[in-house]
Amino acid sequence: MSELILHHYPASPFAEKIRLMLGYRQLPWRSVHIPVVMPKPDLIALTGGYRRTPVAQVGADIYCDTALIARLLERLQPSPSLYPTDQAASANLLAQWADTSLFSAAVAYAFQPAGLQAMFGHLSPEQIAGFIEDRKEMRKGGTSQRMSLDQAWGALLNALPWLESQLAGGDSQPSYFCGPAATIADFAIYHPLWFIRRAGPLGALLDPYPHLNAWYARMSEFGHGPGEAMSSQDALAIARNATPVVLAQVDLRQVDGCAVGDQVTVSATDYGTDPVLGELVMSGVDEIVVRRQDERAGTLQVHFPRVGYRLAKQA
Ligand SMILES: N[C@@H](CCC(=O)N[C@@H](CS)C(=O)NCC(=O)O)C(=O)O
Repeated sequence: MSELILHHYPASPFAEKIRLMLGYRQLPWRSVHIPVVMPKPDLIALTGGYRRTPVAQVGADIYCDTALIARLLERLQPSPSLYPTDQAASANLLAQWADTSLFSAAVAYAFQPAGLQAMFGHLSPEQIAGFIEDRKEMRKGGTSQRMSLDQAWGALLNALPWLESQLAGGDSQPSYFCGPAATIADFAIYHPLWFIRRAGPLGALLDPYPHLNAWYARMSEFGHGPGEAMSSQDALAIARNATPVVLAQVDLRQVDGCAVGDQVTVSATDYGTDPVLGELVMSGVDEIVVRRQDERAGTLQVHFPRVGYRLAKQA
């Protein structure tokens, strides 16, 4: 099997979620650094339009969104599982909440002037303005708007005591959010807090929560595992020389009116909604896959989770 390649940049919280999972599983991986803002020509050659970070690649199969990348890692190495069946609702719903509400609050909170200074102090004013403009553009056409500071702060002051209290957990004192072992929920809660901690003095918001900080330290110890650098050119060559995997024939046309074989677009609904055009080759309960051609990357299959994405049939 082809090696696992992660397309990412160091400052991305969602990439940190996946890097930490790679460390937890001790999976070997290759690391391709992508630009922080558009344009991202080599990444787009692989995805067909999806621009968010991170993206995973195995040969000619491209996996968008960390909800799906996390399940890919589980398939590649099923043990230890991050999806305990007896905690399915708790772990998955907590993870969904953390990846959306908690993450949005963390970003709006961390992007106060003191946080921007800590994270971007080394950049020129033009670079910072370019970053802000890029993210504004990225939200156009999506359902998710940037939270105001008071909303974000309020949401965090509300949620952090919940997190602390669950870890304090009376007599049982669980090591992780859903029990004695880490689950998908832990990794999803970790990355927004990682982002707040990078925001210089604003990180002090997390100080009053000893159980949360002890959990955070345990999580950090997983590290990132053996990730070896690769160029984006080499990643494109790997895609070009590989054949996409054979997929199960799943066709859930009653859900969205799109059938396997149709030309469709797939777009995120919240932000970064750039559509990816291709032939629908799998339409499952939790995964949508389109096949597309690219001049430089050859024939590819691009995979998305279903939740948070919209399928539209093309004439
Ligand atoms: N739901 C997506 C969200 C990913 C996301 O928002 N990533 C941020 C970086 S942490 C992003 O794409 N920012 C814009 C960019 O990198 O171009 C996922 O789970 O992968």
